[in-house]
Amino acid sequence: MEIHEKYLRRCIELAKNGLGTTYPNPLVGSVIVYNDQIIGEGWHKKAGEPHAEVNAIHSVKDKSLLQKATIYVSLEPCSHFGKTPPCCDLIIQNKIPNVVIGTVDPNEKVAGKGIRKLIEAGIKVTVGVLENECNELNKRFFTFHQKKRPYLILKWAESQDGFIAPNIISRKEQYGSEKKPVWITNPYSRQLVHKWRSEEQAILIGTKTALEDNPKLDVRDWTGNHPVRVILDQNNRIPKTNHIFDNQTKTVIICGKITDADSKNTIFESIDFEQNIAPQLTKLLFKHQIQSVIIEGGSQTLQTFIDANLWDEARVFIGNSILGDGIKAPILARKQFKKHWIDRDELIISRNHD
Ligand code: AOF
Ligand code: ZN
Repeated sequence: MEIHEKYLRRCIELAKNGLGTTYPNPLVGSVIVYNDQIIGEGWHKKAGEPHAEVNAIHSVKDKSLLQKATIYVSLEPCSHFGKTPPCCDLIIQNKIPNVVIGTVDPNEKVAGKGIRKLIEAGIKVTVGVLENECNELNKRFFTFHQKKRPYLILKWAESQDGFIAPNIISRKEQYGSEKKPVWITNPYSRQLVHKWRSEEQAILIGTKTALEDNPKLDVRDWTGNHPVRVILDQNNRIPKTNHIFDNQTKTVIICGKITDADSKNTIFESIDFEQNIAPQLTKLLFKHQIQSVIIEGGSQTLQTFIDANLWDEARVFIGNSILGDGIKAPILARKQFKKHWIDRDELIISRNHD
């Protein structure tokens, strides 16, 4: 079992290379071992492109060794024809006698059918090695398929005295009429946030944040994919000249009543703002096949998700500044949290285990 764990750990490591680029597909890594030596490796890079097992099998130079080898894969090999043919068939065709799997694929199209197909072909299958780690690796994909909603990450930065922004008057004194966000944390944390954005499929903000900060919501301080921008605009108040309407990346505007036509990259959707909006939003994002969202404010929008108990992770920066007054940070009982230090600012990461 220890040997299995060693190779599965390598699968997880390889899989992580795909973070941010595989959506809507999961992160999957695979290694092929013969005589306690890795003879092939691969990971899934992008939806539509070959799966991890296919890349691993193709990387093996001496294909005759496959008939005596073990293939390790962090997620159950697929059994269906999706954008690519079933990995199970390739494993069977290559006569690989042993398959070691981290965890079962929650996608209804697979969900155990891959394992069954391999067993029926006479292959020795071991399931559940580093299962927790493999589930954690694909927390977004699992949440999407099992809970029928995206994985929800709350993110905000608060001052020492618990404000996420200064009040408008002191802000104008400091910055004039120019609309610029006030940074509570240091530049390193901003870069980290851009890295985080590149890892999630979407980013969501409320109307006030869109109006006050006129943000681009991109990943310019990092490399990687820009997330889909999701903006709440109940009364269609956000000027069309704002960055979010620049058509640069896919953007979903959530209104009370749709008054504008969709364009190439901008889609308008409506929800009932008189009702609890958090469950309506998660349902809508599920419809758009969005598996993860980083929610970056403001306070009211974040609190809506906290109150509905619709969140999975909270990442809270505590800066060094004291604002004295302003917009109060969301209230969250930090049941389980880890503390990190980023330069002199503190980062608290909290997981919701409800
Ligand atoms: C695997 N290995 O590396 C991945 C799997 O449309 P397709 O053909 O790309 O299939 C996507 C589904 O296949 C995805 O939802 C998940 O169930 C599984 N992903 N399976 O054997 C892989 N990425
Ligand atoms: Zn596959």
